[in-house]
Amino acid sequence: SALPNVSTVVGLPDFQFLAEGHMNLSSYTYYHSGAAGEWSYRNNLETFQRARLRPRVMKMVDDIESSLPTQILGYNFSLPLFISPCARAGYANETGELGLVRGAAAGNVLYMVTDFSSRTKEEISAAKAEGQILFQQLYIDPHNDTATLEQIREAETLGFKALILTVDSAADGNRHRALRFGVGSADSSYSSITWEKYNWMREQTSLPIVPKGIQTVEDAVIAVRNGAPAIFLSNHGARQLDGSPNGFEVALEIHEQAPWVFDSLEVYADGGVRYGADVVKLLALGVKAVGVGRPFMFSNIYGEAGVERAIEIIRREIAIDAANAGIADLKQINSSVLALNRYPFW
Ligand code: FMN
Repeated sequence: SALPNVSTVVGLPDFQFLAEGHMNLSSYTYYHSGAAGEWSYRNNLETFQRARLRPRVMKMVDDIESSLPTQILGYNFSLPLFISPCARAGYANETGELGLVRGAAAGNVLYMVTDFSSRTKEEISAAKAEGQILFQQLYIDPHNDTATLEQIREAETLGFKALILTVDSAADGNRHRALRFGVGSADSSYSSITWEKYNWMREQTSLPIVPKGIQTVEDAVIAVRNGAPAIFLSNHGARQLDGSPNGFEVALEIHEQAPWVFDSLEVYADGGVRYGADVVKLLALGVKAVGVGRPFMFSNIYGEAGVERAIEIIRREIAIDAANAGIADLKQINSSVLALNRYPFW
């Protein structure tokens, strides 16, 4: 159906409602679906409303926007927010990942390109704006080092600046909703990526390699001990394991049991982030940059213009929500803005 003018879109969730009426049902379902009963999918969204803010008032917050720009692995971006890697952008728009690359460039935010792209990596890399930084997400077959080496060399050749290694998918995601529409996978293969494999990969390249899918404080600590430059807390948008925690919950566990982790490496997190306040809550725990997946995929029904609009919306929301919470400088934010003693853990 015809889409309303993109400038009239108000919030990130609106893109999903518009996409539902616009995309064909199986493509929409592929984006939307989570694992099994989708309890973790709903939990990803609900976690943020359970985590209450403690807004301070009568603070001088006029300069909040100047604290939005953030370095990620040493590269400058306009926001502490990035586009998480999501497969098959071509389901929303024939321009596929190109709309995401160009929208990211216009908003000067980081885009982590999925390994399962609709467009080729060459096309995606060629669509970069001058000086634009892209990271490459990788799925590897731990039984085929030759193939892994080829993936690393391709990423280097095409100018990707870091590798995001997805480690939360030791087996297929059990996606009932997607399977019903023939867009799930059900091949029951297992491929565990171990820390040994991670360290082997790091010996093969000078690109930073960031494990994506860390879900416990134990694994965060192991990542530090292995010298990882960054970790990405994620339950894969609740598409792998129903019962897995949202990035906020993992960040909270680290905050409580090993807060020094946040000073030892860069921590990224995603899962269910839809509003500016969600981003503020993650930053308050020590997260350096926050990922958003589905909303950007749905915004791509408009192509580049939709992605740009989504960035504009979340940029404004981060600033006004931080200001209303009494944050003068996002770089100085800490957990005192969260009512953690009343956070319902169960
Ligand atoms: N994560 C990956 O590491 N690689 C992928 O190829 C990938 N494909 C995805 C495809 C879709 C349609 C979705 C929704 C998620 C995918 N993810 C993938 C997970 C995202 O990177 C991210 O962790 C998740 O979408 C964040 O949750 P959100 O969608 O609630 O923002």
